[in-house]
Amino acid sequence: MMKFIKSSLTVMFITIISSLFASNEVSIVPAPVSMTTGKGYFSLSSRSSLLINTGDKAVKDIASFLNKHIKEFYNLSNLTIENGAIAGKGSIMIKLDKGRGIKPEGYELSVTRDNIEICASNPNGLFYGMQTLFQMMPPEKKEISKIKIKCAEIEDYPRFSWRGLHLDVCRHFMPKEFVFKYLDYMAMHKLNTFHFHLTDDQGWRIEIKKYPLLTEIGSVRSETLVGHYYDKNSVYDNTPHSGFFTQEDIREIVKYAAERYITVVPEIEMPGHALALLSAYPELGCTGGPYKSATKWGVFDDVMCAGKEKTFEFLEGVIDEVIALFPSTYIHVGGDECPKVRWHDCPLCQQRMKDESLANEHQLQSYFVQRMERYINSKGRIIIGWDEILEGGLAPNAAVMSWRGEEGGISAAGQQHYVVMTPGSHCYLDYYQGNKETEPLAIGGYTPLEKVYGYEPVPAALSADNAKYIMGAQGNVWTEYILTPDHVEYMVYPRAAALSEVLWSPKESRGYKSFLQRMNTMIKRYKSVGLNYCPNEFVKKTEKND
Ligand code: TNX
Repeated sequence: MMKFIKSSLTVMFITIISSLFASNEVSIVPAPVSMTTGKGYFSLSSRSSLLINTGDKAVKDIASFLNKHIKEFYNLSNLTIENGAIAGKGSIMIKLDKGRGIKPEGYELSVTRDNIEICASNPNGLFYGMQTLFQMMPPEKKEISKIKIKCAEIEDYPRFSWRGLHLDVCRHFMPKEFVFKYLDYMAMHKLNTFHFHLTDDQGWRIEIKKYPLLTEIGSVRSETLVGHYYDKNSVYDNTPHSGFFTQEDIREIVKYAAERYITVVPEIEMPGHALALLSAYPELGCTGGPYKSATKWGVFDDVMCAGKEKTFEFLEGVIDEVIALFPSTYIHVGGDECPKVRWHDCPLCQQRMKDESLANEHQLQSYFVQRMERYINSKGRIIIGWDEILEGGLAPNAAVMSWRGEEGGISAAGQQHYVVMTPGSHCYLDYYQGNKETEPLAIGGYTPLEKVYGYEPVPAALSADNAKYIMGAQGNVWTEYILTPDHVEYMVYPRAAALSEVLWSPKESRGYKSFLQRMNTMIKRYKSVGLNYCPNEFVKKTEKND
């Protein structure tokens, strides 16, 4: 009898432990809207069949994506892809079904012992369902013949439509191959908007055929500041820095992104942050130059002249080529940090103000942006700009990226303009994330992982009606102090993972503890794919576990 009690206690104990383990067994980031795990596993092997219910190329590509993944991670040979509508035993069904009312970008994923079904209204939902399925497989790369996938029912869709990550390739150029990796990692986290910061004072990084000097001259700076801007004695490295993307490179990047359901939003800065452009075409500045691409950071007084017609003609020529390369609805026109001193002293700018009845230089900036907006709108696209475009009056259809806190976003949404929140306090991934003394040199600030995780993109000040104008948020990665791809990754991850959960998962179901726990598995995945990350939060955990 005692023996029986003892053994049933042992069984009970094991059941409790294993159910605790089961709830931790599936670690998905960003957390899905709803998930219940069941008993048992689906066993994926080279004998499993892969079914699609449509000949749609996008769906076929998603099936091939699965094949690529299991080959790369587990060295499993390709599953054959067949057409079929019923998921039989041992099959993985990828199903496009518009009739089931699955939300935009959402999916339903069902894993039973017999089969797996991923269903969505659109290919992007299938793609995200596939990303979730990958996260249900072992995070380590190792040769296995059978992948055990926990039985589960998942319903999932994103909270926001703009789930962005930005990259500044002007302050330090980053090669195309790295941009591909950057996009891969975004896709892993279900991020869908890549804001590509292509022009700035320190370098013009996109080939424009009509104006070849933009890259011939504007993509090169003579040297770069070493150390921090605020160091007492400025030291320069005496080494030219250069690099740009050809139009062919850009086409490849846009295609690579589209295959991962990521929209590339290009940013062409105007009228400020323009020294690289002016170094190539000095006639577009108020003084006529000469100008040099900047070798240090900050904000510079020389900007594009708002009085000359040729400034606008030139920018229209640039925009024509940009629009032909990027299918994105939004075109980012910058608009930030444009000092007004040159305009104040420039007879042509002053004449423009008189002719257009503009009261001050802020209104002249509005005139500039609104004029470019009209042109961009005439091509069927919409402008987005940094929150300075609110000063002096917002262009009629413009969307706003709120970076100097949340005020710009609140004001724009209040005027029923669409908004992307990127306040420095929570979304600047160039800020320190740990102890300043031990972290690599950064621009300043302090945005640890937990702070990013705690971000709420919809400001409490907005009414429910105006809150609808918040499209989402974005992490910004300015590279003044980030010199290499490895360092970019270190700054971005895991903070972008935290942001992905802010942007994807329901507000009510978020929890930092659960996130950290799930991230332990995600970190293993980072190691497998060679993604560098900041280990701060996880070093402690491992020590505890040891
Ligand atoms: C402000 S965010 C800038 C960038 C800098 C960044 C550094 C914005 C619109 N302008 O030019 O790189 O701060 O954190």
